[in-house]
Parts: sequence; structure tokens; C-alpha cells
Amino acid sequence: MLRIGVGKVQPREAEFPEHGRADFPWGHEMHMIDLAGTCRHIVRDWATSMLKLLGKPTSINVRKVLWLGEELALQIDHAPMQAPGDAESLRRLNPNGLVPVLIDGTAVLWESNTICRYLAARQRRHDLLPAEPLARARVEQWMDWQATDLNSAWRPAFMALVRHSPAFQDAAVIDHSVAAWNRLMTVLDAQLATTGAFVTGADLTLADIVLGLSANRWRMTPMARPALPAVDAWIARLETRPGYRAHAGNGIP
Ligand SMILES: N[C@@H](CCC(=O)N[C@@H](CS)C(=O)NCC(=O)O)C(=O)O
Repeated sequence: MLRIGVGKVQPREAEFPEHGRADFPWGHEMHMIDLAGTCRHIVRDWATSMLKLLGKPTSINVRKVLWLGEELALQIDHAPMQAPGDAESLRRLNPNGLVPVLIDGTAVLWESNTICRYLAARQRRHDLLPAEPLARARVEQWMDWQATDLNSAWRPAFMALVRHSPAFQDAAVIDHSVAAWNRLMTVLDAQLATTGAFVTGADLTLADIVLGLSANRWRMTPMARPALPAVDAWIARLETRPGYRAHAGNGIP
């Protein structure tokens, strides 16, 4: 009879068909102990085991995936990728060198909203990402708006007022960014006032997850903001969800 235990080893090097070799900051080791007490161990092919997520837990785009993971009750092995030397490894998985990166078996995915769509579809969660084309397009419309228009609007203001980046200190550019950010948040407010619940209707979808992170950042950035009662009411609804509290409204802008 064999007894089996699982332990962690790191770092581990692995091969991905499309990406070549990459160091990975953790792996799994399976120990097999026979009756004579002899310990042999084999290294499990961790690349075919559970979902892996790379990226700092403070990153707004990583937090989308962590929150979604909770909504889907998925077990995700999360590595922050902060150690020296991680950058080169990361670039082999995502040529942009950015997080999040999701690893599912030998498949590697990057772009946070795409990862969210993939996970919802993988788990057949049509409540979060509808199968019906028009309903799905409405969710994706707001997700794309988040990733393009809204993200472009806030970047200079956020980099200046929260990150205090020397590269973003032009007052006119900051003012313009604050105004654009506030204007787009009023667009979201009007939509939420119409639905009276979540971004696309009565139920939470992926649009609420990606925009929930954006709205939290908007509320936490020290700048003048208009009163947006529908956004406030929506965030109060999001705050009832453990995934939002843990990964979005968790005190990190
Ligand atoms: N469009 C990409 C943007 C990814 C991105 O900008 N990620 C940031 C963190 S939010 C990043 O990796 N920054 C470099 C770092 O954190 O080291 C996505 O949505 O996944």
C-alpha cells in the first residue's frame, strides 16, 4: 500500500507549447511512501493540475479574476510574481510582460477581461456571461467600454493623484483626466439608474465585476467627484458579495 502526500516545491520550470519554457514560482510535489517507510517522490505535472493565476493581488486587473474566482467557487492557485527574476519568466508567458496571466493546464491566457469571459464560459455560468447573443453583447459592450474608454480616461489622474508618478505631473492633463473620468462615471450612473440593480439588468454579470473594480478606484482617488447616487446604490449591492469585499472594495484603489 502506498500513502500519498502533497507538498510544494519552488521554483519549477515548465514547458508550454506556444510559449516555450518558463520558470514558475511554485509547483507541486507528490510524495509516495511505501509500507517499508521508504519515501519516493514523483513531481506531479503541475501544468495539468489546477488553475494558476499570476499577478500581484493589488493589481486592479488581477483583482477582477480573483473576485470572479469567488463567484465561480473556483480553486485558483495564485502567485504574486513579485520575486526578482519573475519579469523574464512572465514575458515568456505574456509578451507584454503584464499581469494577470491565467494558466489552465498547458493553456496560457492574458488580458483580464478575456480571462473573465473564459472562466465564466468554462464554468457554463450564463448568468455572468449570457449565451443568448444580444444579452451577451450587452455585457461585453460594458466590458469593452471599461477596458477602452474608461481606462483611458482615468490613467493620468490616477497615476498623478494616487501613484504620484513623476511622469504624470502636468496639471492640465490631470484636470482633463479627472473631468473625463467623472463624465464617464455619470454615463455609468445613468445606466444604473435605468436598471435599478446591476449594469445590464436585474442580475450580476461580468460587466459588474470589471466595472466594480473601476468604480472602487474612482471612489478612492483623492479628487473632486460629482454625487452619483445610482453608482453608490450599486456599490452597496456589490458590497453584499464576499468576492467584492475581499478583492475589490478592500481598501486598495
Ligand atoms: N489590458 C491588460 C492590462 C494589464 C496591466 O496593465 N496590468 C498591470 C497591473 S494592473 C501590470 O501588469 N503592471 C505591471 C506590474 O504590475 O508589474 C489587462 O486587462 O489584463
